Amino acid sequence: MKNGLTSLESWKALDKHYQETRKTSIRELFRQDPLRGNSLTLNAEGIYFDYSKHRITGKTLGLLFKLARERNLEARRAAMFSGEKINTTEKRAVLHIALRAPVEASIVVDGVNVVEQVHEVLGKMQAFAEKVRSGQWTGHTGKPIRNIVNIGIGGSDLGPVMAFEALRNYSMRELTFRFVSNIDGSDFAEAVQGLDPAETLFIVASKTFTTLETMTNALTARAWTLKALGDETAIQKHFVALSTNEKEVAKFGIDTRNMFGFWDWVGGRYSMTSAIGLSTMIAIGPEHYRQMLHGFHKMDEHFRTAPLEKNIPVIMALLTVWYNNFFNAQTQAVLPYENYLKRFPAYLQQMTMESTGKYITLDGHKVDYQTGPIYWGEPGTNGQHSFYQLIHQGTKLIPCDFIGFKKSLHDLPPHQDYLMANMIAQGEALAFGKTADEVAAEGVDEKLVPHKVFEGNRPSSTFLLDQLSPENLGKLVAMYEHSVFVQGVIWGVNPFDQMGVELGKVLAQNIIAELQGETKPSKHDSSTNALIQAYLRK
Ligand code: G6Q
Repeated sequence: MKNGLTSLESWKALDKHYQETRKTSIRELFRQDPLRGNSLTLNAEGIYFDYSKHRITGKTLGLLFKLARERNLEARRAAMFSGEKINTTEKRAVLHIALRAPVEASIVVDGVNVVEQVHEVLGKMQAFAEKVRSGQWTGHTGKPIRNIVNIGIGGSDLGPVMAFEALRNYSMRELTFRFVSNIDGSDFAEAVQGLDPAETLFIVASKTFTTLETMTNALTARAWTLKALGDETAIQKHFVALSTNEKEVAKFGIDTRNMFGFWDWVGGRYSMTSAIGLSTMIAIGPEHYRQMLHGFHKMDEHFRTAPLEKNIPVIMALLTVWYNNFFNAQTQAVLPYENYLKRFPAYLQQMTMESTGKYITLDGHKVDYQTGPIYWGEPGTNGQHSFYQLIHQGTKLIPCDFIGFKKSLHDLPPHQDYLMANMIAQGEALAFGKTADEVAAEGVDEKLVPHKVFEGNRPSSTFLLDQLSPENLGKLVAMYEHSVFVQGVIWGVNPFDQMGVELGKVLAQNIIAELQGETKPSKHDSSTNALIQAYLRK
């Protein structure tokens, strides 16, 4: 059966509505309803969400909610939370929400209450984190651990890196944290630069424990450690594993008592609250880590229980659909006005683009509409002095998410007011712009007027929170996770598999053998053959 999204009543109505309203500017919408800046906002879980500066009316929203209901969003949401195997292509439940469920909760998968398992692992992580933080966990020579190097890639790297950067201010400054992901040896070489192997702990983070990049880096780390410490028994003191694959962990020589497990119902890019968060817990301490989980859980509950009309992730997702499918917007900018969130856009790129970058629907048909937008961004105000020009005066429509906090983590006036003034001003400038009359009234030379006009009508959402804290970080991440889920439901794609990353991996394996002279170059196309030959002529 065909997916049928574009033949839904609500879809057709949205299309018609778009044709009727596409020329109405945000300026005009505010003129018609001067109080929309108050009404098109939500205040939930400590997040003030302003979605008034969008090219929408009450009717647009009504139709979008109708679309969500026609796509059975509420039932799909309930299915995810109850542990149904909604990742149908991989026959798995999708339960990152269980990773932050309180201990008394119960979510049963295949007869097992997974919340109980989650808390068992959390307890084990806590005990380990405390030992490292207190210096009780010593290395092979008896020295306490001072450096933690997380080796992982994709979902086993981006969350830990982002969380460490975001919560650096809460981290134990006596410890050094580094992250290695790329198979490029430069990444490893730089990560261990200046570190004493006797004081270094490697966390090998890999759900499968077979990933080429991670295993290659882990083996290099092993050799680096053994070169300095000599003795194989050192591995047990300097390596721990975060994985679902006990067999491979043991084969590597890691004591499986130092393995922190998780489960197939945790997708890589949704895994930062699983054992994959061990480096985060060591950095910020178990108490802060639990606060972060609590933030995630609060947003999970908001998403699960709030009616669609008052549901932040739902509204975010529907706005994305509105621009992506009706205005043909190609991208979505995420612009945090908080420097600690500098890796947040990169983290979101994987979460969003690996999830909805798909042209095949759950029922196996090719879509006849656009799916996942390109997410990108940089912290403000740096972006303002770089790519914002194109957002303001370029030919592309780029909806923006502004994320800001009322309080800085540093008492350095006037920085915070300047920072937030800039964020608020950008939303205002994008929405309302500056007309030719307004420019001319400033006495600008006639010839320059067109250059100085800002058409405005560029949509943005603003999220304002109290302060960047572990709890608020948790809320923000979960907010995007659930928005992606809703997008997946609307587009009918599976946001929990990533088959599109497989082909390149397989082809690389063939070429590795060719580059290393193990197999004769097989017949590729002329371009690939020539590249291999050129590389081999070193
Ligand atoms: C994420 C993907 C992918 C994965 C990495 C690492 O959703 O599944 O990014 O996290 O390929 O995989 P391992 O953790 O198995 O090494």
